[in-house]
Amino acid sequence: MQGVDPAWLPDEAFRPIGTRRTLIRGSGPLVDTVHGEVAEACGRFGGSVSRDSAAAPEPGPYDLVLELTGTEGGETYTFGRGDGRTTVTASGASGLLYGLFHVVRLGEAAFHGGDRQREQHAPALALRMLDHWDNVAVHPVMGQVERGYAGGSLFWADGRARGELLGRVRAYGRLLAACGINAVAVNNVNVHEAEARLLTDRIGEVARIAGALRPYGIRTHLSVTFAAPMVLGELPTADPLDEAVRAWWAEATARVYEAIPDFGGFVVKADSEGQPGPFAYGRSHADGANMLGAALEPYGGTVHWRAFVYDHRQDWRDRRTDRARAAYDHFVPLDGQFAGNAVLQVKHGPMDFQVREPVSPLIGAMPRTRLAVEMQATQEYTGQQRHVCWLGPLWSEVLRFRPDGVPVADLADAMVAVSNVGDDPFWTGHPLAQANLYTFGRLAWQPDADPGAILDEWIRLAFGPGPSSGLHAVLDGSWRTYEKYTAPLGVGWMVQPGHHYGPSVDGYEYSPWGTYHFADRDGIGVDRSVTTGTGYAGQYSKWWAEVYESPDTCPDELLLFFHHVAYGHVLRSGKTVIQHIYDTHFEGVEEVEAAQRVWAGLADLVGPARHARVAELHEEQLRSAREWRDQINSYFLRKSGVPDAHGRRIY
Ligand code: GCW
Repeated sequence: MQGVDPAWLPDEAFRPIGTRRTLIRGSGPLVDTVHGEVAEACGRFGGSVSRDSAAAPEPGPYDLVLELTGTEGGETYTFGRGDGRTTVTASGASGLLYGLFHVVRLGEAAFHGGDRQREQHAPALALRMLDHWDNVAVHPVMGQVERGYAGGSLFWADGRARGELLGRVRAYGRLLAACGINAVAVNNVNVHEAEARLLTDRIGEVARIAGALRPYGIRTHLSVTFAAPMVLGELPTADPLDEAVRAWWAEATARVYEAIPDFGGFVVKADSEGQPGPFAYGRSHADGANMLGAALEPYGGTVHWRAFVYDHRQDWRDRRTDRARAAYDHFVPLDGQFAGNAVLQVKHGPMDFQVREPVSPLIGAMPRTRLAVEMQATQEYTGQQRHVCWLGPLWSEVLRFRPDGVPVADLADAMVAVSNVGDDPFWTGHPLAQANLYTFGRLAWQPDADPGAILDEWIRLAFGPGPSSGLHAVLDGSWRTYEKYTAPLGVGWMVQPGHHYGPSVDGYEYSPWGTYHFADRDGIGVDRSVTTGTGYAGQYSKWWAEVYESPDTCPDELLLFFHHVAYGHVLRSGKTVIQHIYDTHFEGVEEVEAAQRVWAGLADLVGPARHARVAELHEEQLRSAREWRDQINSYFLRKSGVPDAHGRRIY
């Protein structure tokens, strides 16, 4: 794509394949894709590719054999070396595609060394999905991409699906396949008027997008409004138990599958932040999800039902209501009632993608319900793609967390991330935010992978070997750096209301959103203990409930999420809370300054366009980090009256 950053698939990454002799065996559209990739690389670098769709093995002098042995849709492949030849074998076409990208990732190493036992590679999670919060029409408040920081939508422009520009969508599908993602939802979960029609009279536009993604094994999903039968069908109700409503959904869904035979399913945000849902009819969320499940069932589709349900019109004076409790309280009683093709999509934390939250207690608490864990690649609360904030370690911690012995990754059926991509030439606005997208895909494939190794893999693919240690240094600790200069010790928020960028300690303190820190002259934090607080800590299994219940055992980084403590409370680190706040805020800014210096030293290694974009954004990150430091430190100095032990400048 001209003028578009190649991200982790630069031409150079295909050189090891493109200089060799490849045989491709098998047929079908995805095999055509694989063939096209190899042929293009050979055209560029001088190698050759043969295609043999017959079953008999062909002896020729090949360096690489990519063979499809079956006809299923499986994603597994084996990789091995013997007789001087590298072989990828898959029984499903997607597996062959993933095997090709495996060879690309290995580079020259795929072709060297002696015999290599066949290794089998299979994704840990069957569904690895990106949700786009893209609006078709530009929304007056939220713009085109809600919480989007990478320009306009990749899919929609001028109020409709991109026409001739769908080449970019195909290129996007290619990038996604190369990190293991296999599903995309193409519109915002807040479904406005124009977007509601995608389900019916505008399904042809969705079909065009699906057509551009299909060659890379990606299935398309649609966010739908629960009120669709009223909005689009002119029915008087959207009651999920009403026969006419059920018939309407069945018919609408049938037409969707006529247009898109491999359609993935629906994503639904119901009874959440003003979106319609089953509560209006006295029905449960299982009733709602199952109605859509029934409509999708004949075609093998899935309904992703989001658990982000809470009271967003809370009275800040009311200390009994705790937003963190809401998802668990709403959904746990429904365990066992959801249909087999309904997946409950749960945000990884109980609040809303803050830089630090405990893992949602809903995860693991519904053993008879299929689970999708939702992450946020778009950096709404983590610097809006103006700050470097690589989220690999956060996601990895979530996936390794054991709610009751079993890691989150093993409890989940699917992993979903809110996409951070737009029509920006670097895809993600901040060029280094690509690392989040890549890491998400790779972790969804293999959740116990070392995130640092994934980071290095991305760096090597996207930048080559030159700048690797410098880039690693800039990204690796960036999430913890961001945490240091923003809201402390798990308390969250303290952002500017509405757009959520930059500090405002009391921005949400007296708001109806249920997001409070309760700082006064003596202390700070939310008491979520069972003994004296909201009882939230009791939503965990016994072991974690006990850990979180007491400030003495609660991990420091979550202390203020679970407890209200005095500024002089001594952390497990040995520091007081107030001194921790001061120290981390000074350190956070220093770490940004250090990263900026490292980046300056990479000027000759990363290409001028990327270098300039990141350098420019670093300036903004530094300005913003200083603003955070000074507002947070000044606020707490003024509230507490406790001076900084090191006498540094606080305003
Ligand atoms: O993080 C919050 C965002 C909303 C978003 C909502 C959700 C799409 O501020 O913009 O709406 O979560 O996840 O539904």
